[in-house]
Amino acid sequence: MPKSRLKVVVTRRLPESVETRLSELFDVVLRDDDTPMTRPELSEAVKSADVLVPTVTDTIDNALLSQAGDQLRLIANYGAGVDHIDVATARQRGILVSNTPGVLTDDTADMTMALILAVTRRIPEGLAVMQAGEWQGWAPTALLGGRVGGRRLGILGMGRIGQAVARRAAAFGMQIHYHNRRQLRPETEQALEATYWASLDQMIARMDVISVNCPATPSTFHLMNARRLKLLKPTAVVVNTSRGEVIDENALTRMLRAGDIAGAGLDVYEHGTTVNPRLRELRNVVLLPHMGSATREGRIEMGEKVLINIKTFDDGHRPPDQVVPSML
Ligand code: 8YV
Repeated sequence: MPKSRLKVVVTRRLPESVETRLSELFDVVLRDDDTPMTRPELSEAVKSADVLVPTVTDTIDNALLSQAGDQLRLIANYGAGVDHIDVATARQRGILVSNTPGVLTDDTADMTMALILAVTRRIPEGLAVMQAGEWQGWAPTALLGGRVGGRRLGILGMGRIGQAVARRAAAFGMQIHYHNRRQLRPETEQALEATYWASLDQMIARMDVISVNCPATPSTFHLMNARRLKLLKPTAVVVNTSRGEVIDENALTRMLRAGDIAGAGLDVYEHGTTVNPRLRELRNVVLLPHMGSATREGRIEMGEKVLINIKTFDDGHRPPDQVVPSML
């Protein structure tokens, strides 16, 4: 007798090719419109699915997991970050969690460079002049930014994405510094020409640009708090393509308003879509709507990773991208 197909519930619209392949392999419930599931819908999903495919817009917490039926065996996250999933509770309940690492590294690193350049070279201000039809022609002192070459970049979190940022920034002539839970192996450090700082405080005080590339975990919450932000040079720029919770957004906003730091480029926010309105008013701040990994290629590759994780699990093996609490 053929074995019954896994019931897979997908919480958001995914690229068509990914949805098609999922439908070929599994008994899939796809979303009709591209809105996040409501809490009752999520609750229904965990009661009926063998495999749930959520994204960063779904909060899979203890309360939700306590409603899950025994049939829920795998949460195959569509995304690398798993801070929206209570991985420890899932594990206690015997539910595996997997993610999609690696395939969004380059795209996110590209966007980090885009933000560094946008802030330091004042790209949005130039764009605004052109869009308003206000350009009066070239002028020797108009819209002068700062040169990125020669600046010291401090990378907070030197995992895959941090290292990809380092390689790009080095090609732009930046000097690479980093703080990480663990120092990189000497050969990796040498290849990246990166200087390790065991003390985050000491690194922060000496950098021209800080790039946040660490995941959001209890130990990275407000790593850039008010006290640390005050250590930054007044000419420093802060860029975040990771998770908003790593920076105290209100403290950052106050410092930007007061001119205590030069600028910021943010792709992610502490309170999801609720962005501090004062940030939006600042000319030295470039805000993006969490689009660091938003490429067509990346989204398809994320889907392929989800497919492989589910298929491997269905074949009786551990998903290759299984996340366990000790990794966090
Ligand atoms: C994803 C991200 O697009 O993968 C991540 O952790 O932050 C994003 O770039 C998103 O998480 C999809 O769930």
